[in-house]
Amino acid sequence: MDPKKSGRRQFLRNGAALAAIAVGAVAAKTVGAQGGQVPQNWNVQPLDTPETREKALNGTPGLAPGQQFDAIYGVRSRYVTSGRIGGVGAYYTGPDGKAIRPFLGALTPIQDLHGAITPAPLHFSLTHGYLPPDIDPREHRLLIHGMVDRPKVFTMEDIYRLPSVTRAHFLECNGNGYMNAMRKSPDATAQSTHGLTSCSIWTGVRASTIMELVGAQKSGTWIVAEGAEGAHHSKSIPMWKVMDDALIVYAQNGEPVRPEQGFPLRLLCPGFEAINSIKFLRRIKVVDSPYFQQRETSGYQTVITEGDYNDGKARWFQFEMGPKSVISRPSGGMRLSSTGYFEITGLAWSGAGAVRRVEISTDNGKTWKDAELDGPVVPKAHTRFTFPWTWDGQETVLLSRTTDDRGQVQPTLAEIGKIWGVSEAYLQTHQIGHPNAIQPWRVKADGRVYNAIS
Ligand SMILES: Nc1nc2c(c(=O)[nH]1)N[C@H]1C(S)=C(S)[C@@H](COP(=O)(O)O)O[C@H]1N2
Ligand SMILES: [Mo]
Repeated sequence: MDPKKSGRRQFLRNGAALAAIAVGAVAAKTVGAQGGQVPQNWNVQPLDTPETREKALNGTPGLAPGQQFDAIYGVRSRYVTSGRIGGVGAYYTGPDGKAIRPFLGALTPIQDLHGAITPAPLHFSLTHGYLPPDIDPREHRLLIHGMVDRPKVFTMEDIYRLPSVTRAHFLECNGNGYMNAMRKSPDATAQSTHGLTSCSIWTGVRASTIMELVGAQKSGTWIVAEGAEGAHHSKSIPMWKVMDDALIVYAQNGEPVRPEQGFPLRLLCPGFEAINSIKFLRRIKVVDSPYFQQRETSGYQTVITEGDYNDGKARWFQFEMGPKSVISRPSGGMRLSSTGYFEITGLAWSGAGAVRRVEISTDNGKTWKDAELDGPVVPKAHTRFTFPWTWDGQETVLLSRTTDDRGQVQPTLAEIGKIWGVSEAYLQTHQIGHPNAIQPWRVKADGRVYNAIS
């Protein structure tokens, strides 16, 4: 079945309900002075008068008193306050005895966003315990060495001269879902359960272009990529990925990559756990085996301590992120203002390729219907889905389930447990593989929405 067509039919069927919202849900949201009737004098004040011009010249129209209007870079409306929150990581004591809040896990407010691209200032950010370093791009260098015929040091200017590509890709920390502190809380929001993923339009050079320039040798089957910050985060990555679709990017959504995302240069391994996308990229060594660096052996493997796989072994290098989706509206912490029509919307993605299908259940999994996918549907990028829904006021659970173009279907928590031979309770407290389980949102009779995974 073509999900687009079925979505359209459903939309038409819901036409009547949609017409009803004009007097139903929307009016209920805006009860009070503005509600219902259009006031007599609505929008009749002249907009361009000597007084308004005077105000515009001497004041800060549209901004809060004292807020600086920035004509050079722009500011958002003071009524828009959505922001990242720190959801993971704890305080620790620095060398001077003071508590330090590591810049770890600034979560994207996905419940507030529209479309598929994350505004750069709201992109999640994870730099293990460090603030982004202050790097002067004129001083920055990228060294490529190891098993190559022509080792080379690139300046940023050298890199800007090379053939460029622009691609939309998501990044997702493999801890997205386990590390987030509120995962099990009924009060969790989409930001706290799924905020460690974001999607940008990246510009840079193909990593394969650089490998061809330096003459990477056949026996070089892996690379080790390293960042320029104090801790020099580094990661082993198979050469097939580097040659397939990895990018070395310097721009994000049309402007230089932001410091939180790795200014001035980052490696991007589309669809892989984001730990491989090395920020502040300063060195790539071509090697013939993985190097088992600190992060890839300490925090990002799977060790199972119950069931059939309790064999004392750590499972490393689970690169590709699985198919995943989440309803972002309505989601945890929101409240439906009345019964009637609501659009259900959210994001789907897969590390394997493009999203082929998203299904929605509005009855806790008894029945499923196709959502409409907003195009263009891009491989290894967030895809926005929408679904028309009329809420009858009964308590229910909303679910979304995606299938990617390799045919992989997003699992339930119970199915993930079966694969790894562990209980659901175990999954809630241990980091195993990639937490891509179907996210249930419970809508209570009073319209309030809660996390139902606990
Ligand atoms: N240099 C460097 N690169 C890094 C990291 C880091 O700590 N240092 N963290 C990695 C991890 S674990 C993740 S999830 C992503 C996060 O990318 P973002 O901060 O742009 O969202 O960057 C990866 N690249
Ligand atoms: Mo991560």
